[in-house]
Amino acid sequence: MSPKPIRASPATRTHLINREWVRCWRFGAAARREEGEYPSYTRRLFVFGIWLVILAAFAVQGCSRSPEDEQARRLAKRVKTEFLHAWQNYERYAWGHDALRPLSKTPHDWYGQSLLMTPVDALDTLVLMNLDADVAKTKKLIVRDLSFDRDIYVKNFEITIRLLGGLLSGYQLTNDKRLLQLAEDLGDRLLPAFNSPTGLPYVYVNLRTGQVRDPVTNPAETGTLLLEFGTLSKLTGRPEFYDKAKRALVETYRRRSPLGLVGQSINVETGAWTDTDSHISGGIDSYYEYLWKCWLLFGDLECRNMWNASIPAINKYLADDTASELWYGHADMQTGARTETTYGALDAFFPALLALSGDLGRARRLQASSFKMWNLHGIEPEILDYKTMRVISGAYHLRPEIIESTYYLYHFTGDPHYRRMGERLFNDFVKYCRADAGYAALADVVTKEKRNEMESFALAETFKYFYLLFAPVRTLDFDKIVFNTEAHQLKRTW
Ligand code: DMJ
Repeated sequence: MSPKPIRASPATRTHLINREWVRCWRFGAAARREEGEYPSYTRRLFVFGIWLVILAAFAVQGCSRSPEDEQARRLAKRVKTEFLHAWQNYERYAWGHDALRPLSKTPHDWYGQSLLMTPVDALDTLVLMNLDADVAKTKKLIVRDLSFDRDIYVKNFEITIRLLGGLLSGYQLTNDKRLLQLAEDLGDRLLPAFNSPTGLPYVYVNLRTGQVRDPVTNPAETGTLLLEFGTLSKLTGRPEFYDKAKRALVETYRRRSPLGLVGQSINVETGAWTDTDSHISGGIDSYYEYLWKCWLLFGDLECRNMWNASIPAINKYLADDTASELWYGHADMQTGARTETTYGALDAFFPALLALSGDLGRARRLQASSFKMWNLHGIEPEILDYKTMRVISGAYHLRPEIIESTYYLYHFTGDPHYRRMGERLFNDFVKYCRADAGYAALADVVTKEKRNEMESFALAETFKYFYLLFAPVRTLDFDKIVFNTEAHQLKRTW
């Protein structure tokens, strides 16, 4: 299924060291035999000396790290320090609110009242970085203050990937049942979103009344729900969560064009496409991600089949194989005709998905293009025309996708090139986005003017992927988890 990293695992390393010990022991035994039953004192000393030299050599060899590992260790430490700079400023100026506005040093709540977006999103990063006191404090806040009994319309997609995903991974990592109870309560309140004639979810649902609104949505919002709802199902034993989200994914897929592509907008009441532009960018991106990942997490064969039927169309109509470069642009889902030659910060997730699904060749080439996009202005724009290399939309929202792909590529290839790439990304990220109070998005990557925004995904994803890229491999058992699209690690325990 997924290729294995080309590196000696800690177990292999331990085995090699043990083997050397056994060899040493044999060498000593042979020497003892030569000496006869009662070796002289000098001979004994000589053998003991050899033993010591050999042991010292192995100790030095066993403990020494390569310069590459040393540098990675230093970088992981720096990432943690910078994460804490973002987190502690959230604590100082926005504790208990959804997010920090880093320039004005004021809190921000998405819907006028807090759903603790940043604490829930950041919880598993805190766990991963072993920040135990912060984990305890954050969990206490969540359990005490988070209530979904609120008369507000929330975005089903965002709340699912950030809050439902964060609560579920938080529960799996800490074993605190109260997080699962919160997740189940949230899941129940989101379920009415699926009550449309097609089974595709409305964009907004009222958490208290279950009323819904906004029928025009997109494949990312209809198809990026199954990892979270499915996990909730498995952990609570209630199949309705899995079934509703699975149906939404299948109903999206069923409406693909004869070419095998999906469009940009769809009406959940009529099931008709309202915009036939097709791409892998925002609005569609994570729909594809979940086709493959739901196969990985649940072993759902139908998901694998849907992925297998979709990826050839993406590579045929959206890929733009220009001379030595690979990009993915836009095309009309019905005709396959090229509509735009644009690619951006959100598209940069695709190398990770290609790598995860086994296509390392395309993954490497597309990652090189993403890096070229980043280097154009020292930080990536939201949208770039890759034919003219002109920036179409110049904001940088502290997005994680390019880092996520760098991490996946390093994981699957073990190629130090990707750690060096990550180091460059991190240095630029710190240089341009660090603010007095946390990290700030950029309004324009050309002028580097900052913007008063620190999205919760910066703490859930951006810093997490940077950290994982440089941290020792043992930090996370990659093969046992699947990241949701907000980088919340979900574990198959069923
Ligand atoms: C996150 O909320 C998720 O990664 C989503 O899939 C895309 N957008 C942001 C990060 O850029």
